[in-house]
Amino acid sequence: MVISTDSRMRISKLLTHPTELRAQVDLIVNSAPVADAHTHLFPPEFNELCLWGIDELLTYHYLTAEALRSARTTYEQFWAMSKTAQADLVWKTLFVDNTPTSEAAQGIISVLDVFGLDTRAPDLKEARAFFNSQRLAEHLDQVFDIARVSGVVMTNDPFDDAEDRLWNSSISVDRRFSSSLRLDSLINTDLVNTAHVRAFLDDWIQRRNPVYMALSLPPDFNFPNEDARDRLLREVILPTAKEHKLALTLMVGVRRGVNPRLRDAGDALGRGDVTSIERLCAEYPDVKFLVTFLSRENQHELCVAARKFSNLMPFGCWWFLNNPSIVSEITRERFELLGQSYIPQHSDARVLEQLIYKWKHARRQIADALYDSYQQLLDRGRAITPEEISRDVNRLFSGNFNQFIG
Ligand code: FIX
Ligand code: ZN
Repeated sequence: MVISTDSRMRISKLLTHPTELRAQVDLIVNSAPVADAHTHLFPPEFNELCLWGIDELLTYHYLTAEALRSARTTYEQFWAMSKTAQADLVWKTLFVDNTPTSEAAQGIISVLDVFGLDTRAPDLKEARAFFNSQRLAEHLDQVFDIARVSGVVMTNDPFDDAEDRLWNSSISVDRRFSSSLRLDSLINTDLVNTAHVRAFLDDWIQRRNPVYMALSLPPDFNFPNEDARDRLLREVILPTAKEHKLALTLMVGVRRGVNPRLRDAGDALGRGDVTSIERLCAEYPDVKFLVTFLSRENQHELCVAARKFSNLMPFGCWWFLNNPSIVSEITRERFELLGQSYIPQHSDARVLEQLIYKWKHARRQIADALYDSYQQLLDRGRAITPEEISRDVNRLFSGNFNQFIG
């Protein structure tokens, strides 16, 4: 490797040894603060909407779906149980009677371990006592600190009465929680009066100051199309995004209620159509689109689409994709096709302490993929400096998101 004197003066320290490179990547990835672009978390001021603690963690829909495959309980019997009884059953089924190998179950282990709780406990006595002894405000600070999350974006439904009552009770929302305007329920609204709906959204945006607008979509989402959704996009959502200079987050590929008896856990996925996103980006060049697809089969096409449109920002490994083997594959594919111009992950956390495991596990995959990219560069004749690693990681963990919505 030939390094000019000029470059040498600009370079603080070239990482030419694999062990040193690995140590720096781990250090920088593990300590970088992250802006979590999509969660379902609420701050303590939102009372019962702020979910935390072991019973909420264990009744997360990822885990109920898994527990109900092995427990000798019908769905209906399970839902008739109290939350603590449900959590007890999930613990016994997935952690006592079986080995917790799934990603969601390993997440529970990571959380218990961080707080020094027994990961092999026969029941939830110790964990409940620990969480019951926490004061929420301090616990929240501690969780954000451990997860090194600087801020999270909530998912706010403007048509939800419980949320609306809380917003109107003149609470001051913790500054680490930003709002987003989630428009899924608009799909079910009668669009007779477009102007009326737009005025409602304008007012909500002015009062709640969301960082983006968002919509989840089924696999058969097509654009353009002669349907009510197309009208909603063209006449309400896209003009509102444009007027308020808000990015539009599209989450494509969810098939809701495939098994309604499983409630929140009953959704599935399907392969979506990336060309529809390309057409949206081409027709609305002054709207920015944050896009995630739920199907593994769409990930490569999404990277290629993002190479064609700078108003398209791929983000996250959503939901059923958030498993180490798949996150690893997608992250590597994105580094190869997009450099650092994407957002590798969001937590989608619903329960506060999930931030700990979702980010711990994500950081591990991102660090592995990043290290391999730098190692390849080194093999080909270019070493990297710690400053350059920090620059890359900051872009991935917060810079790209803040700039895109900014
Ligand atoms: O639509 C969404 O934002 C999804 O993330 C949720 O509906 C889903 O239930 C979830 O929590 C996945 O992680
Ligand atoms: Zn979500």
